[in-house]
Amino acid sequence: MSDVVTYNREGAIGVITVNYPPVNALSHAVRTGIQGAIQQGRDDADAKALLIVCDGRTFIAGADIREFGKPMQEPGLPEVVNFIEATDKPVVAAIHGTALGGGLEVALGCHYRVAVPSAKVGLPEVKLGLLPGAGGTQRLPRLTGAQKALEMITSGEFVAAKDAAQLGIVDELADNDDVKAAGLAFAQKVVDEGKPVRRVSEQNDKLEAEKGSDVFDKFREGLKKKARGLLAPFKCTDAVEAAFTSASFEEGMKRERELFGDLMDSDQRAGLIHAFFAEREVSKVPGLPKDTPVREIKTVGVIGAGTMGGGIAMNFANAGIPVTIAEVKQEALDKGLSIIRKNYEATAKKGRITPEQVEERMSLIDGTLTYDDFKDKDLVIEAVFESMDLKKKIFSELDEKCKPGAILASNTSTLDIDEIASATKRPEDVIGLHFFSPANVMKLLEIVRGEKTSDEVKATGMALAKKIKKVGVLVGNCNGFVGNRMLHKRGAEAMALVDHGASPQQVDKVLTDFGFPMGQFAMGDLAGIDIGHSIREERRKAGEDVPPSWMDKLVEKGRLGQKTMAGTYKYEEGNRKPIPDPEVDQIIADFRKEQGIEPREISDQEILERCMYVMVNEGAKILDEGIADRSLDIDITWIYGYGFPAYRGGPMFWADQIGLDKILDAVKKYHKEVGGKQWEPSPLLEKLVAENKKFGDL
Ligand code: 3H9
Repeated sequence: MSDVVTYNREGAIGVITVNYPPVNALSHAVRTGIQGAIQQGRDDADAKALLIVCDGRTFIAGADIREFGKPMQEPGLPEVVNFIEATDKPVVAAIHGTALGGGLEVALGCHYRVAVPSAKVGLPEVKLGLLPGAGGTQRLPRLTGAQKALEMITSGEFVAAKDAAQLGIVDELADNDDVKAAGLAFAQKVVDEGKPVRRVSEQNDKLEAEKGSDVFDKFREGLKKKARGLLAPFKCTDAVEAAFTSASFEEGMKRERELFGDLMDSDQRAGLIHAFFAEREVSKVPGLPKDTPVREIKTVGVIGAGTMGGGIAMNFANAGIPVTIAEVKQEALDKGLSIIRKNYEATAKKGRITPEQVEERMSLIDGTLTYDDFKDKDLVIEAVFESMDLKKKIFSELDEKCKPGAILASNTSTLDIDEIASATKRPEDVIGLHFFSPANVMKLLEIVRGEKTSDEVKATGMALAKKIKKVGVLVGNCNGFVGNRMLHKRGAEAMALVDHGASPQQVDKVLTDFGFPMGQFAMGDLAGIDIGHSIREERRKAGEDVPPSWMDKLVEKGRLGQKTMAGTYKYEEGNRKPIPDPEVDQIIADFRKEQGIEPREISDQEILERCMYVMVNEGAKILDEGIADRSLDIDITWIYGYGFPAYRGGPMFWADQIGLDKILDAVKKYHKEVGGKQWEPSPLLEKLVAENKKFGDL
């Protein structure tokens, strides 16, 4: 008898129970256990029907991803599912929690499915760069038809039990969440009514009806834009199509297997699975014990009703936490609150929330012109513009007005958290909470620990991120922290490439071809290029050697980005599409002449190397200095804060794939050719190459 799968008979029903926490993933032990238990049920003359049900929080949530990349141990999942389906007694799956991937495939191998109302089903393999490889692409369309199967399999989205019942994926919806009782009752009904063994693989009517349809070509056309750069959605489509074009179920299964193998061997699968585990790992901070106490955040204050402050406030209202926004002038406060309302109304128009939810959330947000109203807040987040003097003034006032134990946070994207904390008598309660714009949308929350920030405050920051549905990454204090520090290096390199002959659109195209949703310059226009300009000016004033740039000329001409309808690109009213502008070409040409630069042809490869390797080199320095604890913290920061393509696993994982020796050689080459501190090889990078190791080995 297996430890993780048990067989018991209850009356006429042979009950197979899977118990493999946390999510009953189909490890080798579970696969073997299910097969053994089915065999026992087949042999048990008193069992008239069999029931598969799971203990714990969920039905089987898929194959055991941790086994991927290791040698496969028999039996494979497709064989187990076929073994279940071939059983000559009716087999019922009782679903609660989430029946996902291989879990849903097991359920589809059963002859009947019953689900509790709160259950969800889905085939999310595509999100891991895979396709359902245990018959999902062949069985699901036999129940739902092509279109719905394609939508579910290529998006990986979950379907609620009620909808699954309507689609024919689930045969019966229970009326309460007692899954075992629902399963037993349904299985008994199967026995009492003499329901037959009903195999999905033998149901061909939906396939026949849609043979020769153009649904697949149309679907692929749509995917070209939606799934740009991704392999898996296209292979998923091929696999579903095979259900309709193959001469038999077995032939379709063979095709599914081949396509699954292609994806299993791909770098995209490796990148996405790294991202999946990294996202879960970031919440486990080294040196911060799991049982660190956290403070309860029941009410929040936000300073600044601008784009950032408003977006931040929305996160709390969305999570049901009341929030008060402070502004200096009533007019600015009213404007900020009305923008928040407009944002909610736009979301409601798209059908993502109800009009009642708009009112509910707005009722959780109020405004004030004085910090006196912050005296009872558990957390106050300052989101004013980047001026150290102003921030220190605000923090010193907060220190006076806020209750003991309140957390004082800054949304600064670059400034020194310790210096901000020095304006208070409670530096242990001060932390950076760096949201990314638009703050109500972007999933990353960079949580910046100051030198004196207490563990309790750090742990509260991490817990808070989860509560407001962000991915929190705890990082150290330095200029730009993890994300912007690397971004600034890429930005400087991109500008220098244009100085010497590339066009902004060539640089941007290399980055979007790599998989970023936007290039460096289009992103700059979105954020406003006056920000970079004032940072450069500040640094020049401070005596740093910051070379002149053609971008300074753009700002001097009032081209600040999208907000002035012109920046590095120009824009048309009501459209955010960047349009190359001959006026900018002229500004760049004049700048080169002024600087005595003879422009040269710059290859896409050089652009890619200089934009990406400079980030990897900086990332290595960030690791070396302990600003990021692990390379996966950097990966997640870039995936969730800057749209780094998840299928490449993040910059450090990508670097490991490219080969650190190759990157170090290029870093040394550019150090010689281009010069600058940014190209000084990171000692950590050199050490790893010398030891033939990767970032992932640290
Ligand atoms: C597949 O099925 C391929 C087949 O078609 C073909 C095969 C031939 N394996 O997310 P959580 C861990 S591909 C191993 O924090 P939640 C997770 O790492 C698979 N481990 O909880 C975490 O561990 P830890 C298709 C897994 O409640 C813990 O469980 N299935 C797996 O927020 C809790 O996870 C999927 O893609 C797994 N499959 O969400 C489903 N899943 O505690 C992927 C989770 O050590 N999983 N873990 O950090 C999910 O979407 C979510 O985990 C789920 C629960 C919704 C289930």
